[in-house]
Amino acid sequence: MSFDAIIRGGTVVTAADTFACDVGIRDGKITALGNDLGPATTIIDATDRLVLPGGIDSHVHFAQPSGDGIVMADGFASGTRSAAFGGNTTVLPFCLQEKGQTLREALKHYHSLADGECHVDVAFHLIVTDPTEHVLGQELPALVEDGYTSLKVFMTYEGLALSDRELLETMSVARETGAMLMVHAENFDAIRFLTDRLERAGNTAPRFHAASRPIPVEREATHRAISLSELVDVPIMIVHVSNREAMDEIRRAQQRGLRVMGETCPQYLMLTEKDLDQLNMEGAKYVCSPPPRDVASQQACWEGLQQKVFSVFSSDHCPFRYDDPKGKLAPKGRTSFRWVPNGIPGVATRLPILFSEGVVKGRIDLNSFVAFSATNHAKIYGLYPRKGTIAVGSDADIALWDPKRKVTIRHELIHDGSDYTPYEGLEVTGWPVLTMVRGKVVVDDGTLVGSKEHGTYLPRAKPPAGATIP
Ligand code: DUC
Ligand code: ZN
Ligand code: ZN
Repeated sequence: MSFDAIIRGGTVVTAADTFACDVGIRDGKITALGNDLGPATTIIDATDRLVLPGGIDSHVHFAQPSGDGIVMADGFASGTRSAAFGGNTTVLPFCLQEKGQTLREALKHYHSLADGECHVDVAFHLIVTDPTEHVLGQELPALVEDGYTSLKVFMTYEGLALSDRELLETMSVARETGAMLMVHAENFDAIRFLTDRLERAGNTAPRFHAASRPIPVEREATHRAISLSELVDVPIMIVHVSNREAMDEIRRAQQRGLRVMGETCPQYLMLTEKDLDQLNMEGAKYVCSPPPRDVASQQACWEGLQQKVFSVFSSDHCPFRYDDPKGKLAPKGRTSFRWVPNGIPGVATRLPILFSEGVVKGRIDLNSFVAFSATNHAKIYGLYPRKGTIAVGSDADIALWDPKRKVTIRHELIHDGSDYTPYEGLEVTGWPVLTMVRGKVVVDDGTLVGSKEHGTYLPRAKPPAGATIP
């Protein structure tokens, strides 16, 4: 047997095992695991390296409309490029249905933006904002069969929020079709009430963003989403969980046997609301929702990972430029936090942060790192075992990792379309030194060597019934 490439001399890590072994690759697939595999066109030396499944980031936003005059900093080319620099081989961005649009129209638009523009592989979640009879009765069931097997619903935001009745109707379709349902859980009316009150008192600086959506706003909506999903008997994923109270709602649901999963993100481990409290508009760099909380909440989110209340760790990469009137410094944003675009970049820093703060600091083990960063995403969103593991028959999607390399995070390492990183100056230990997508090297030691034609769209299976919590 001959190979296109052999990754030789490394330590392979999966969600289950860690072992010294070479990886043989042919036609974009892993075709052998073993030693003395024989000849190959290319030998990649992995001495002192970890050979990890490429990261899967199941929560990123590219090219999403974000309000009047606001432009997201990443389209598919720069977003997937940044993902590759961060050791990711698959990303799952959102396809946003705008009111009055059909899901098929929305998908056509996002496919046209992504086609030929992706450095890594891509699949779409559908954001349902207009759950008409046609959408729920006809489009969604057909699209799930076509491989669009996950949806996101919002409980807040003008133009996005669904009523409880609409949530229930959409959940019913998720149940009938077997699609995975992601929920953004914050109470819309509570946020509107608090925002109006803050503005009336003249509290309009970016730091008041956090005060406009405190923990009870998230806890209540998390509880309500879980209760509604219980009525319908459908699995759900509560995304971007920021604090103990919301995490405890998920834990309690799991203890009661409900199929409720949770996701947390780097910003909830690394940032606090103090980051929003800076001179002038600097705090706008950290405006995201839910907002970063406090040190106790960071600790709770670590516990959520350690105790496997959370099954995935995603970036929620939602990038806007800072020094830009189409971004964080939009003229309206200076008048109130209400208008500061919501979201922060993070697709390139997710894995180094979890590795350094999690594995190197002894909070989680290496196999859990792989589970949280790749394998569980693949399992939950219908890509496993093609993606998310190192096994014979899987795609050769690999992040070669130098576990000892010390790097100070600087924006120039990120290669996205934004002009800052919230983690500027953070020192991490461990860094992805090579990213391979389906057998092709995309980033080699800090140099982009892949092309934006290489990434492909991935139709997905339904998540396996009953096996909702990896
Ligand atoms: N929700 C997200 O998932 N991303 C960015 C902003 C938001 O509210
Ligand atoms: Zn959200
Ligand atoms: Zn998001």
